[in-house]
Amino acid sequence: MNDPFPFPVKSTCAYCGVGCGIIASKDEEQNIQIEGDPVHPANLGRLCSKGAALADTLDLEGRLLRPEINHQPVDWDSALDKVALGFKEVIETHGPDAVAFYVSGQLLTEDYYVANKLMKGFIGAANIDTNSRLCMSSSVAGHKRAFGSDTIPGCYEDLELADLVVLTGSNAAWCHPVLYQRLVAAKEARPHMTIVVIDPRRTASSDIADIHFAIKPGTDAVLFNGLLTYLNHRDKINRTFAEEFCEGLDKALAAAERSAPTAGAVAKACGLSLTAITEFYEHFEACEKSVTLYSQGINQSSSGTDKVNAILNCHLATGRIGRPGMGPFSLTGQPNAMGGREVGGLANLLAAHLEIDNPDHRDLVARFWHAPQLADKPGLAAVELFEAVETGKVKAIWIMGTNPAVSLPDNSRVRQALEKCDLVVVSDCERNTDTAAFADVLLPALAWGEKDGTVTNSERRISRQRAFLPAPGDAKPDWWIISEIARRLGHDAAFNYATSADIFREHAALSGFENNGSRDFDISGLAELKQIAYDGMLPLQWPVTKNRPQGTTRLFADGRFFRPGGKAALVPVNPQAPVHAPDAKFLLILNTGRVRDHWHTMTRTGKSGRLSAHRIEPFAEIHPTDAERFEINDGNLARLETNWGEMIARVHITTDQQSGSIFVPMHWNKQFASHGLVDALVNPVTDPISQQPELKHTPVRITPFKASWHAFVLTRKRLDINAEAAIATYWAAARGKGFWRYELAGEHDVASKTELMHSLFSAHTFDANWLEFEDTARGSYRGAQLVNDRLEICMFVGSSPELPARDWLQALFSEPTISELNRASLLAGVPPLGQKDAGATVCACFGVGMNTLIDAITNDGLTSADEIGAALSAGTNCGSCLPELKNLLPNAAAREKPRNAA
Ligand SMILES: Nc1nc2c(c(=O)[nH]1)N[C@H]1C(S)=C(S)[C@@H](COP(=O)(O)OP(=O)(O)OC[C@H]3O[C@@H](n4cnc5c(=O)[nH]c(N)nc54)[C@H](O)[C@@H]3O)O[C@H]1N2
Ligand SMILES: Nc1nc2c(c(=O)[nH]1)N[C@H]1C(S)=C(S)[C@@H](COP(=O)(O)OP(=O)(O)OC[C@H]3O[C@@H](n4cnc5c(=O)[nH]c(N)nc54)[C@H](O)[C@@H]3O)O[C@H]1N2
Ligand code: SF4
Ligand SMILES: [Mo]
Repeated sequence: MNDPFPFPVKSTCAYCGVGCGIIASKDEEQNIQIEGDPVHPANLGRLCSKGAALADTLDLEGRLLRPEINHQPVDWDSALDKVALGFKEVIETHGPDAVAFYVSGQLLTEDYYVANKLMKGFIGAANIDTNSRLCMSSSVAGHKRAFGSDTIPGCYEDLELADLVVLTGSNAAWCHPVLYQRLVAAKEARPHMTIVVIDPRRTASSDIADIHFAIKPGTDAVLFNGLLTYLNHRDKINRTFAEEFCEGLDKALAAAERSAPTAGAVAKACGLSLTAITEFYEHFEACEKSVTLYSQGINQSSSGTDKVNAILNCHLATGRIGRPGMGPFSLTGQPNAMGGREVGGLANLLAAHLEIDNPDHRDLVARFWHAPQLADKPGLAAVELFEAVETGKVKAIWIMGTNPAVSLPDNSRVRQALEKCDLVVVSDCERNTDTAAFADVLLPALAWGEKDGTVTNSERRISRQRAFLPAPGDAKPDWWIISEIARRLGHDAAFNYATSADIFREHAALSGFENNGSRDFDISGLAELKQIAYDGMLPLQWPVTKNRPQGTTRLFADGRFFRPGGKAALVPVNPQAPVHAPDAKFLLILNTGRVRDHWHTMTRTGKSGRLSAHRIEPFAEIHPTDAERFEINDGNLARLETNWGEMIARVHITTDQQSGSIFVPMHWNKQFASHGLVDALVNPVTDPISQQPELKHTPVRITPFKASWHAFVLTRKRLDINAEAAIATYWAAARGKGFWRYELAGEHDVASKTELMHSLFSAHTFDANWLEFEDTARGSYRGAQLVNDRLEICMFVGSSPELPARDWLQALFSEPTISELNRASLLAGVPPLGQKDAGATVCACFGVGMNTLIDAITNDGLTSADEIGAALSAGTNCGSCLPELKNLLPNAAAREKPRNAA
């Protein structure tokens, strides 16, 4: 049979903003293999654990394959008519501001462009906002205040060329792993390079740091204002650059002086040691080649824009911008966060980096689009958009490529809003997401590997995503779905696209329209790409113009900025405390973020057994002194409560956490845990300039969850857990290789564990195939079902969370039959003599567990990550686990750790 795809197919990874190139090919069994593209400039062949496991996530289980109305399958025409009619009725009765789109940095540029065009140009309101509001909007606002444009000045190579790299509010080792690996390699090659990591927690990224600042949460603006003051006192301001090419130096210096007059004052405000701060400032003074990388620890704050400008000020004041090895660098999160900014996906922007508030820009876009009623004022930003849905101001919402019922703060209120809304339309690839549950209409979108278009990474590099899988079921490209709705709303001519290349050309042409160098975003050099050239397009960094057909590596070294008059601005920054401070009721600070192997709301990574093994449950990391104070035990469950909501999570006690704050990952949701939604607890306060929510800082309290029983279940088939285990107060599910794993706990006392398990899982037949054993003295129950000698399900219940080790039991699911020896051990809950439990997975690529690693290190005397790699392969593929591997080495404690400068 002829394959419709010309394998090997080059594309771009589905996940983070590093934007790694991949190659999809087929092996002899026709299975898809994914490898790093050795010539893609972002990764030169490298992939992280998530990229390396992409092939695990391609099956169609759980996919949304048909349009649905009220969760019943319908044909496309019925679904599209229903959406178009619904929107039309609301617009006619209540005006265009009563409808909204909420879109995503996971859409392709072409999809995003069309969604924005429909809402802002043709519906005539600007109520289109995106999950980038939760992610990048403080950077966008900070860039625009400083540069007059939302420009990333530098490129990835700058990290490798720098003598000082500062990472603040970024856990790149887990969130931008390939870029982090490039940094690690650069430091190995140039050991004099200094790396400073600023994060309230010690993270995997601190592994290569010379100094780790466990900063007091929320105080980065003081630290960077202090740096500006210091540079000024040391007469290290680059007057030529800062005065000739910038405005506002004096005011910025005065504001810095007021809030951070001395390094001592900074040390006090940020909870850090004076020596470490001085050392950092001295390094910055000495190293002209310095790069400051930042991400959500800066952006997701009620004063995130000011924090961004405090960083940009230091680079502008020293003229360290846009030259090799220097510059501020905002790391973008999603694969197409940057593309979304280019097409103006945020409610306060127009397409092609044009401004909705600027009448000339509006006129330009209206003429280019032949738009009948271009929006003339900004629309609602994400948090307020959902508030408007709740109050009924917005009556119809179309959500594309994002899962707001999980990822927006105060999400009980978001759920209420969706519940109340007259018309909720959701375009997604997955059928069962927390948000899809609220949909009146579900529209099936093509997923990664099936869709075709472009994305832009953190260094402005536009790369192609190409399809290498056929469209499954009725799924369609997002741009097609949006264009069909536009046509039904009467806008045929403007949305008459046949391919994504048509849209790309229009987008490129708009970027160059009446531009003449007045706007940073210009890809007019690509406006006439023929289909074949679009199909073969190589990764390129914008601007790409007729004069610069190969793209542009860096901007701003020439001192030309995009503010009126052409100068940059230093912005005076008056550091603000987070809006909600801990109080007598909520004594701790809730910090939230990511884990290495999960992506956001787990709709993709949750399909991979490999990726689900690294962290299997919602967890809360807490410092030992806080744990003692609040009587929390390691490995037990705890309840976390804030003014907005509550959750239950597994406790990890660790000195990596600073006392006074708790870290909880953002990923778990109703599909994977009963009480794992951290955004139910997170406050919805936003930055007044960027409207970005303060996702890293909510006062919280923690109390022990008093479980009277704990259980776990390993089963080949996914359980209908809410129906089957309804009396479990807590459950969490994780996919494994050939099985599902459930952790459960209940608050109510039970007389007999056997009875408990039988009532919990009443859907199962506890017949002769069941082996079971209750040990009343120990308060434990163990049960297993073998079908044709193959393990089907096993469950263990006890009074404490220390149940039998899971990992060797999990391995039994790969065995075609269970041996006599293993059968006996199964109920004992301990591996037979000679077999060992591998322990929790550390290396996802080779599935190497903690116990295996510790055994090899102890018994074979391994002393380095290289030796571990040679012995067990762990860490030799993607390298994402190297920081964790190194921490297991015997000399880890003695090894020069970054000085914790608290
Ligand atoms: N594995 C994985 N990778 C991802 C993603 C994913 O879901 N999983 N998502 C992608 C997306 S969309 C994004 S936006 C990026 C996010 O990438 P990052 O921003 O690196 O990730 P986060 O874990 O959200 O937060 C980073 C760090 O900010 C710290 N922080 C909290 N408060 C403060 C503070 O006051 N000051 C400072 N200096 N630091 C603070 C947190 O402790 C945390 O370690 O990751 C991208 N990459
Ligand atoms: N507490 C807390 N909350 C946070 C954060 C935090 O650090 N802390 N981080 C915030 C940040 S930075 C981000 S970016 C957000 C992310 O939050 P979300 O955007 O809500 O998370 P995802 O799981 O990425 O949701 C993407 C959805 O789109 C679907 N999808 C994927 N590809 C496509 C496609 O091509 N078309 C369509 N139509 N659908 C598709 C997926 O199946 C999934 O349901 O979370 C934010 N929320
Ligand atoms: S770093 Fe990992 S997740 Fe990010 S693009 Fe590269 S392979 Fe994908
Ligand atoms: Mo993000």
